[in-house]
Amino acid sequence: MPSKSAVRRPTPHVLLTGFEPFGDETSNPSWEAVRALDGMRIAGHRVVGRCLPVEFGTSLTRLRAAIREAKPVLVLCVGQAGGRAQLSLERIGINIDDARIADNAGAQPVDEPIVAGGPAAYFSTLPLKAMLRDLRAAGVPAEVSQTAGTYVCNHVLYGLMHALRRTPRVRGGFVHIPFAPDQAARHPGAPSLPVEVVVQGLRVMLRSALTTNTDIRLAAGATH
Ligand code: PCA
Repeated sequence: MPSKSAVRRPTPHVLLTGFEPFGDETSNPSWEAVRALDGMRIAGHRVVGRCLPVEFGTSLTRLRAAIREAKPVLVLCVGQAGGRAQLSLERIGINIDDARIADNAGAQPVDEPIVAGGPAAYFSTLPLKAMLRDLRAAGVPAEVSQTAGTYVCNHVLYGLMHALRRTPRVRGGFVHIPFAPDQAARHPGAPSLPVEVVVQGLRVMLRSALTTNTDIRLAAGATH
């Protein structure tokens, strides 16, 4: 009989990324939540957490380096969308940069393709509907979003899916999170979600994605 060590496989990785603060904010709960899960084990996988700069171009250079280094079976990028009320599972990344505010390096591209000559869009390859069902069952408010905007988060989602286009067994996607309560207190009337709930939601999403091969059928579209 082979010894235990002879059959032991290295633990597969999932790559989870958050972002630095940007705009007028001094924190970004996307990174706080990702940091809390860095090194954890979820559904037999080790979470590798990384923080990306809020910069067109450099964010993707860093993401691709992290993918080469961690060799993940799944990549989930997390960013903040202040004003949204729920975890927003992004369905699609589009091939355009149109920045309403400058990025953290001062760049403000307007109507520039992310990949010249690339496809108009890429869909997330995560099982979004199963993840949505599991989030709601766990008591975490969530929705499927039909646009990740045209700023650095959409840039990262499109660039991620472009980077993974020839390795379809590595699945990838993006989730936007609301303001944390302390941020919402500076934006009167804006909805918020505590970072602990975001952490719980990310755990649920990863477990769901890692244990679902074929997505379920569940209506989660929008009329506008
Ligand atoms: N949110 C921004 C970029 C970084 C982040 O956390 C966005 O939605 O594009």
